[in-house]
Amino acid sequence: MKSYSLCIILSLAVTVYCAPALPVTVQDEGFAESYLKNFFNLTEETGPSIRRGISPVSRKLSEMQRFFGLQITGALDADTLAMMKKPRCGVPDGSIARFTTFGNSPKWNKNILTYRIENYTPDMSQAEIDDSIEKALQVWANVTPLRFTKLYSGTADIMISFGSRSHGDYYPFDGPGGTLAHAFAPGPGIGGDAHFDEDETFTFRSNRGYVLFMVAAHEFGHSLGLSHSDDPGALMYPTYAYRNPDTFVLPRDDVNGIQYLYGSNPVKDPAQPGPEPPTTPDACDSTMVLDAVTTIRGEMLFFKDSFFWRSYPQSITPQQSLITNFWPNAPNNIDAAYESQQSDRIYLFKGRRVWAFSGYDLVRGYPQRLTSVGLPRSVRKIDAAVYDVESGKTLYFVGNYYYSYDEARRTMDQGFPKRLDQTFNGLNRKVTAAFQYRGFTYIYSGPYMFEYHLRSGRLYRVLRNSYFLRCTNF
Ligand code: TQI
Ligand code: CA
Ligand code: ZN
Ligand code: ZN
Repeated sequence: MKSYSLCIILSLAVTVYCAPALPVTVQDEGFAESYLKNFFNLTEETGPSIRRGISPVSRKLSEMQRFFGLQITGALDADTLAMMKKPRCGVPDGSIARFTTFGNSPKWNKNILTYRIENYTPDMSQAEIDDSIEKALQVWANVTPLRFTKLYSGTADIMISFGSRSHGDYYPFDGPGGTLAHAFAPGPGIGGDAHFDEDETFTFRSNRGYVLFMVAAHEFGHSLGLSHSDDPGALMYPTYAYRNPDTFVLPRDDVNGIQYLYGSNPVKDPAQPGPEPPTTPDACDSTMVLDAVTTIRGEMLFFKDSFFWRSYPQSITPQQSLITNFWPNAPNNIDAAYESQQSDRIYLFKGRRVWAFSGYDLVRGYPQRLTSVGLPRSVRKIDAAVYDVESGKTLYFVGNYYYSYDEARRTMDQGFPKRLDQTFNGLNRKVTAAFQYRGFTYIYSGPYMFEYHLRSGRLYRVLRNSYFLRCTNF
């Protein structure tokens, strides 16, 4: 018999097992399977393409062995089992801390820091620059004991300047494009200083050019001791994405990083918590409900909050990015999306509006009203949309009904809306997303996905949300 000395069920049924190491038994196989389900997203299904030979358990065992630096055997051996039985903190490996600090974690050993703006860029007004810098420092002060005082002369801890090419350190800028700015880790002298490349165009809040507030907030993260994060939602992620500076809230991963160095803000009133730091959706979260799914030129896109995952045909791991990283003009938290192969466009829906994109570009004249795609004025939002390649129709899902739109004639078909259960058997709850892939139509309802063949109306399988959106933890 297997005995647990401790067994705590945490939220999402993530279980911490603490048991002494034992020889591998039949019971251990069951234990290993549930471990792989919890921490390496082992699922019941075997995947869309037939995998020859290797069982899903064996594949996940190899994955886990690679992750922990064990010998990759694909079999449940004593070492692997011992690793599984080590106590751990009940967090899937996909959501471990993703921020990093510099080599020996340099940090300021005082909480009151000074800054000075040595010169200004002509790209923006002086007031806009002052405001951008102040707000960028405030991002970090909000969640730490750090406080920033502005100096107008002399040497400050954080000296801020604009320069091009050679500008007085050993790191000349590179002209337009390439590097935008750089900053030095905490320390004396040049330590903490932030330099901005004058050959770039900085802006206050437009999505043309780089928003100075965002670039400065990122640089000050370096000035305070953070290096880059591999969380695509983090401010310290090394890719620029437009974000609205008026609504920006420091993401969870950056908060974790800076509080690891300096602790939390002691004067923050817990009764007035303010906005929650946004977290990056986790592909391994089995309770996640996707906002929308669509294909785009043979790839799959999965939307959630301000993010999407993109599956590349050549890679099994979908890549996660901010929506605005690809489409700066697109909305977040969308309701629905579909691809019209007919016009080679993708359509994104949010509320009463629809956006059309051709590649990365917003099509002229968009966003438009829902009525422009034939929907009646009474529809305030749609739940999902899918384009059926075979018939050239787009189906719009609204509550318990769906509409059929003829893409070629640009009109709604007669006899619609129809009740959902008239066509889609087994579907008894609201649709949350839908798309078509390799001849099958996938209708999402909460964390489940129904696989239909549209022509015959046959329901083939009920799958989990995570079926295409592989949780890999790497
Ligand atoms: N400048 C780099 C940066 O600040 C300099 C750099 C490269 C760096 N590797 C580093 C700094 C490692 C510390 C540690 O990241 S940059 C962005 C972002 C840049 C990039 O010009 O590439 C921002 C500056 F994140 F958008 F890509 C600011 Cl916000
Ligand atoms: Ca440059
Ligand atoms: Zn410099
Ligand atoms: Zn950086």
